[in-house]
Amino acid sequence: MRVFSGIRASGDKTLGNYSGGFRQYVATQEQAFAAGGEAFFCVVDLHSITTPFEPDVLRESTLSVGAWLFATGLDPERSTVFAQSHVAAHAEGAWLLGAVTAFGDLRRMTQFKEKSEGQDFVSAGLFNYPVLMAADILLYQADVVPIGDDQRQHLELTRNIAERFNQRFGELLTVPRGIYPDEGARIKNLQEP
Ligand code: LTN
Repeated sequence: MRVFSGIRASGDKTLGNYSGGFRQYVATQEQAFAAGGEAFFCVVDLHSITTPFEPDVLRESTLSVGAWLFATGLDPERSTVFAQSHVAAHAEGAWLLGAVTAFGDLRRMTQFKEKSEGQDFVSAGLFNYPVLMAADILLYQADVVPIGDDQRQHLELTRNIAERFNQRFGELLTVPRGIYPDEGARIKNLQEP
């Protein structure tokens, strides 16, 4: 059993995050460990550059999210915790998978619509965001992806990309399954519920 999840470097450390995300990471870390599998948790700093950002702030928040992951129970003896930008294969994988991703599918992503609405600059990177996410997951042949409720559409797209790739090139990529938190899924930032 392989577990993979990506955690946004820009995300606030809210109760919603703790309840919905961080706690779920620890639970899946333990499941993977008990099953003799492996768990990977990646601070996705390359995703953070798709919307406006300050380099110094991003550098700092990437490390601070890593610290939060350890503080909330990820164990370096049991899980691999790393920064996405330290592994060049994520960006390379995104380019390759872009060739088996339908433009029409990306255009339907509701997160893209929400995040691009009303902005005067919308990067092509924001549009391609789900392809990078697919690369994150598929590179590790993850079976299981603990993830927020808001990411269902992106995970479905990842599964479609893996299936299209496998049809074209043979059964090479593991088609992953999402694991969604129950009550934490809908606890938002309490400062701004
Ligand atoms: N899009 C996700 C973060 C993310 C992710 C991933 C989650 C990037 N790559 C791979 C799981 C697996 C988000 O906004 N929370």
